[in-house]
Amino acid sequence: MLEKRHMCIDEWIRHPQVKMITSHINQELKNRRMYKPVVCNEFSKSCTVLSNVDKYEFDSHPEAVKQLPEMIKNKVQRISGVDRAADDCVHNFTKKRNIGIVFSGGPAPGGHNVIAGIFDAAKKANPETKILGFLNGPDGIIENEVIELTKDMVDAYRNLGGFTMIKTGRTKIDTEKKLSMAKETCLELELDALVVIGGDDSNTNAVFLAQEMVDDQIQVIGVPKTIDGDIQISDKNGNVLCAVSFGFHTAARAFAREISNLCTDSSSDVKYWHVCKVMGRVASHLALEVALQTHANITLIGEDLADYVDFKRIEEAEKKGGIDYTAYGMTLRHLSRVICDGILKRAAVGKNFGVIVIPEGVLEFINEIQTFIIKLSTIISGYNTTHDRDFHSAFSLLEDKLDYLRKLARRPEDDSGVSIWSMRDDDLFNDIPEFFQEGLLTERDSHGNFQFSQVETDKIIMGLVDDYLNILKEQGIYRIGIQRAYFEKALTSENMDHDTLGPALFQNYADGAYLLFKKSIISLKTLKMALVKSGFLRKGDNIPESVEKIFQKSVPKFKTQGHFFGYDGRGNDPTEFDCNYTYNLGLTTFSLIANGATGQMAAIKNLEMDTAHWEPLGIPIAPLMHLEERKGRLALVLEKSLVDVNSTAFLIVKELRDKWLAAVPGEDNYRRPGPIYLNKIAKEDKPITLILNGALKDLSGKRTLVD
Ligand code: FBP
Repeated sequence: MLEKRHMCIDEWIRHPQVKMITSHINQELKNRRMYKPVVCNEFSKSCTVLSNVDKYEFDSHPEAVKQLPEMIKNKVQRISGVDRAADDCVHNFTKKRNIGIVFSGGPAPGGHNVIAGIFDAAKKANPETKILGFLNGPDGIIENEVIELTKDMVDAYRNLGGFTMIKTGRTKIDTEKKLSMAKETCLELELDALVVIGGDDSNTNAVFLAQEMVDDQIQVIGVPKTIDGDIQISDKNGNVLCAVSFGFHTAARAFAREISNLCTDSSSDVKYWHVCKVMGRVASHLALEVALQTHANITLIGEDLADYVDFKRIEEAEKKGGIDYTAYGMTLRHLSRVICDGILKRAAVGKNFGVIVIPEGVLEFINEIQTFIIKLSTIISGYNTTHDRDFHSAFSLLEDKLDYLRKLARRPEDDSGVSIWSMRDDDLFNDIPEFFQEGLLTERDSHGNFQFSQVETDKIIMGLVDDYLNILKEQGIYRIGIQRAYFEKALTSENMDHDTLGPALFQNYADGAYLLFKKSIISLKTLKMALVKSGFLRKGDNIPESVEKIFQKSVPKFKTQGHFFGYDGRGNDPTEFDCNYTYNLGLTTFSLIANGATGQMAAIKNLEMDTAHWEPLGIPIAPLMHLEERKGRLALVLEKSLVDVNSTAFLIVKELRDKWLAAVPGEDNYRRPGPIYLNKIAKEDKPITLILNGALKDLSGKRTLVD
């Protein structure tokens, strides 16, 4: 206890107890730093060796064969621990090295443990080995901004979130100049190996650097990082080699914890729909995991919307002997109708509140928006090339950009007879709100990705929902159901017979547990008319107080609170799963380096199983590349993995949708994922999507759930 005596503020500040409780080194930090990740069996031996695994095959893209001639020859490599190896193997394994490490792209929890794994393994093999950290992402390589990492630095960040130790950046090494500057730095630093910890684009960088530096004997290894969870690698026969990128579990758990709290708030206060946008630039993996973790009432999955087919419209077109191509894929308007449907159903049982999860990248899956994105990218890239000027600096204001588009729309078609931006495009574009126009015209990131985090996806969708709900309210369709017992009690208290009045007021009085006013009763005026018509009131009488109160209760106010979950989860301290996973990725990376691999990605197979079954691997990056539109051009990049709408995890979520919507009387089905623990009272979980997809390979039940 602090002594109770008069002290001046300086004395307070110097007091040991005050110092202790105001220090940034709290018990949580100490516990985290002390945690020792569980290590794969293969790393318990004194040395590791690599062997090619020929059974894993890939269909390489011809462009990858052309552009990455050496790297394309790589095979999947298994890492095995050995206590004895040939002398030259031991010599290579233990030789002194210089290893450079760079973080690339957005932060993801666990990155520091990748460094710790590399550091520990490298120093154990040879204490003379130097581990260098490039500062601020790939710019650090280009500009030779580097520091040597010491044990104290590494220890300070063990099991901690963020990329704080050496920071990160999004620069793409995509020009001859940048590539040669990066190579120059690696040669100057006499690097034996460079480790790129990043997402799809950064691993693309890694394999191009590996190809570029192969003759200089500088190895490059990639590490699968991104909270988006879209690096998932299988061979062509469906063998899963990397089920999930690191950081995904932590981010999903952090979002889920917060969203679960909002579920509690919403079902307590019963007045808000909490609208939660969750990160994931394109794929909806995070939203799917959040759905499984929280059982939020409505969760949109982008890939599911793209898969949507409106059979009614197809049928109607067929009757007229035509094909309605717009029936494939969902429109923004239709999506807003789907959401409204859920809101309506819950309101009908008295629940005018709930939680909706919207993936950040959902608009990418809406045809009309995707067409805009592609057209605008092509126009911008065309402008940059023709004028040798950057479109965004040339037209800094939205009005200038719109002006340029307007002029383009008025221009005659080109030789091909096609105009990329027509008057119709222009009209449609002018119809959307300004903030959305601005969003669609934001600058692409350095990799050419559309920056969905800059677009208020949720605002766009919920704006349409709000408009439609207003229409439905005026039509008497959007109503709050009144509990039958409440109605009966209120009328009895005023000595009125509820069975006489009920049928005149409600459309479902015969059998509804929650009573819905007739569609024609939408105001006090129409209420009075119904009462007069049923003979319950005379024209000059006032509506009884209790009836008016019940009517007012049935008129919904649609109130939302918006939340964005993204950057917070990226900065969260890693879960036990991510701590273990990333440390083992670090150990795997060193094994690949020490055994001469290059152009490979470190990975751990069997993540869904207990760590005793984890298998460290090297996966060739080159055969995973495909061509993708970037800044209006096709570029060779590592293929992103989207949510598979035939996967077990997705099918289970789809099946449980109605249950979680909970549009029935009674409590909701919210799940409480709780806080993230590390080595504490509660045993931490793994991603639920990982367990479902890994353990229940398919619904025919070829594999059963593992512990
Ligand atoms: P990475 O792919 O680099 O891991 O980043 C993914 C992400 O977290 C997305 O979910 C999000 O759209 C984006 O970063 C935001 O990027 P920025 O940090 O540039 O705002």
